[in-house]
Amino acid sequence: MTKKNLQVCLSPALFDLYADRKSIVVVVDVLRATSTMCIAFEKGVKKMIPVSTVDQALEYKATNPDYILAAERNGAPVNGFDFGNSPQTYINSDMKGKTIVMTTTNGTKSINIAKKDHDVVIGSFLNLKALANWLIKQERDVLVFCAGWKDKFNLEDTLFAGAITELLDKSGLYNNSCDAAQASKTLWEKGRHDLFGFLENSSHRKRLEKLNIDSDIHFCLKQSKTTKIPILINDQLIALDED
Ligand code: 3SL
Repeated sequence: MTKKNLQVCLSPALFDLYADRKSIVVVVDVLRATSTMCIAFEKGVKKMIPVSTVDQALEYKATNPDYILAAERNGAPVNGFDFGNSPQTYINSDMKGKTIVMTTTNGTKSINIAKKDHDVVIGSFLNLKALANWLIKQERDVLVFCAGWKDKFNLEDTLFAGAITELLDKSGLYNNSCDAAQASKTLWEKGRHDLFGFLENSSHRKRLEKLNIDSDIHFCLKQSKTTKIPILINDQLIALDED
């Protein structure tokens, strides 16, 4: 079989350089948006609607009063919203069958960039293995899209890109001629045994620690805790289950 392309885009600012209108795009924002999405579906959420702005989220609520609103800006929950972006709040709430409209600083913005021309799925360490298995079965080109922080590179999304590159490489299905994928894998090999320690001086670990939410960091670095794969269909995320 002809090999498939595997690419990694390390920042939203670079997305146009990688967009090919045929790859499945894996949007990743390890801390914390895409981890939160994976765990929300694990807890029984039915749909998530990722929007770019707070106003768009409020518009959804105006016409759908039973929707739950989740919003984060610069790490903090937005006033007046039901939830922020902490995965652990979803663990402790009854979300079965609910629809959540979510807006975050980088994660939902990246989803909305990618969706214009690509099929989009959501990746995080929490669904790493299930996602890799599912991608291999699709036999399509893959673009791992790191949400970063306000268009800047970040370490945690790059570590995830390296982890999934390693799993996809092992399948033998992909050619790995993308320098960003190779660099991500090298970082992953260096940091994999102590991800939290590896992120010690990273900007977002510091940002979240200042907000006293470092327990979320530990949570988001756990691997393969769910088989849910959020996939975007008609602007809404639903979850596939990869057994
Ligand atoms: O930028 C985002 O999408 C968020 O995940 C950032 S935070 O972890 O909620 O601060």
